[in-house]
Amino acid sequence: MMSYTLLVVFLLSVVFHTPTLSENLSLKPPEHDLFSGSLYATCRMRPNTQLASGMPRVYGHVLFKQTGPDEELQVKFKLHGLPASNSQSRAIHIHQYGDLSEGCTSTGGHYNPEGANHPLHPGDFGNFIAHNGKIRQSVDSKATLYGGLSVLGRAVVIHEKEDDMGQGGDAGSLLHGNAGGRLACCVIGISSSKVWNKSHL
Ligand SMILES: *[C@@H]1O[C@H](CO)[C@@H](O)[C@H](O)[C@H]1NC(C)=O
Ligand SMILES: *[C@@H]1O[C@H](CO)[C@@H](O)[C@H](O)[C@H]1NC(C)=O
Ligand SMILES: [Cu+2]
Ligand SMILES: [Zn+2]
Repeated sequence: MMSYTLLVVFLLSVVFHTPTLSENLSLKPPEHDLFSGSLYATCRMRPNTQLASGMPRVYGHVLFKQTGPDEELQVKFKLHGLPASNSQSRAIHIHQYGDLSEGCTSTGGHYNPEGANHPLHPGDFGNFIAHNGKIRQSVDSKATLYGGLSVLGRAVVIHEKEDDMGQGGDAGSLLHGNAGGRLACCVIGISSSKVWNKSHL
């Protein structure tokens, strides 16, 4: 009889399910409700403190907006400081650690929560070409700001060279796309909707 009662209580709790605090914390940070059901984040790009001399000094912002845990993450790149006089393609990725203590080196490798090969990591944004030294571009991304796989607190890195998109035929290609040195990086942090709304590309 006792176990029957427990079973009924269990079934009722499944049917009339209210989120527990831990569920709320793991899926939706409080800002989700504060900003009309969206999360926003920003990343302030600064040159690598260990940049070799003569390399471009990249500044600017990467902005993020996601309207729910199951929605696509929207990303805007607003970067400058690249040479105006060349059309070099440059890779941009999300790297694992938001640790800039040794410049962009300490951000680790590509953020790779599922053990996938490059370029199937959630933060593999591909290649970007600057126009007049600037990158102004919007993309949709498989990365997320929600839950345990959130990219909040991780890093965005812009590289010296083109990403070979896994087609390089060597081990490095499937790890990082052979995109060369790290020009600049930043840590992704939660933000209000203000910068996103203000920024028109
Ligand atoms: C979880 O979040 C919902 C709204 O998103 C709120 O109504 C509920 O009170 C929260 N639960 C806890 C335990 O914080
Ligand atoms: C930004 O835009 C969203 C809708 O797109 C709106 O809900 C929000 O209030 C706006 N934020 C500001 C600071 O204007
Ligand atoms: Cu990278
Ligand atoms: Zn990758």
